[in-house]
Amino acid sequence: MKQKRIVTIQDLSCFGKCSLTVAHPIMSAMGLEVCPVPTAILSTHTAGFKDWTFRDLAADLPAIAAHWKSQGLTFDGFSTGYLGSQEMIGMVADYFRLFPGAVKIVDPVFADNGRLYPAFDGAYAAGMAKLCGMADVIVPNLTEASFMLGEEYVPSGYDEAYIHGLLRRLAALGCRVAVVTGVVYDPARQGAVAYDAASGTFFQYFRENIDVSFHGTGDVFTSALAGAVVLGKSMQDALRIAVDYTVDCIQATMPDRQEHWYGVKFESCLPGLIRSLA
Ligand code: PXL
Repeated sequence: MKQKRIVTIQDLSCFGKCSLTVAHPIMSAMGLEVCPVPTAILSTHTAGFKDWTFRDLAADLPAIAAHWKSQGLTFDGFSTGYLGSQEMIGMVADYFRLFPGAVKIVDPVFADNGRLYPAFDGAYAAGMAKLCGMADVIVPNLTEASFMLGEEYVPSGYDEAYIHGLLRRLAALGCRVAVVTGVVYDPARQGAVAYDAASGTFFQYFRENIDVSFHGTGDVFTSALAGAVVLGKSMQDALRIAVDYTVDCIQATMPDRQEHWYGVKFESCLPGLIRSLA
């Protein structure tokens, strides 16, 4: 069978287990040919470290796309994460226009726990909402979903009707499938809920709720989900594969959570991820 080929566009944080340093190995392990486009190089991620280095690689993005086009290269999928600037959002939109046949998965990555990450503002959220409108599948957390819709963030105590309404409003941005992560209806369970606007169908998958937060788990989730979608898995299977893998990575990190606060030990769980594709 022809190997699926996916482009992943996000930063390379050299230390910290997020963005490209998780997306590339996870999707390679799933059997995809992965083409990484680094948007910036940082010494570490920006959540919990101080004084990180940052080299912006935005200027290279249009040239990379133009060279690929000139070589006649084609791709089955695009997955995007932390982008960092409005300019970069515009460049990613250009990639999407240049490769119209590929499946596009966009994780907005600009906020969590009711707050924007340091580098972002409301205008960035609006720009990201537009990019989400060009995607096939979007993967916001509840905070990003509320910022993009201009709604108040509801941290807990919501019900299924609220989440389903939120997903319908997210799909109205223009994507085919909206997925929200970090959904907790019952305090003992946490998971992801998806809405496919083409068929009008909802999907959900929950596991035990582990009340500890590690950086980079959103990137781990989206990498596994994007890999599964581009491999042709159903949305229900993709949710199961991505939630199970993310929870397994968190479980594997729990014994070392003090010294490993910056990210999850995703490597030891790759064999289980590969088995879950069978
Ligand atoms: O995991 C999301 C992410 C990716 N890349 C960088 C980040 C963050 C979140 O803070 O700082 C550089």
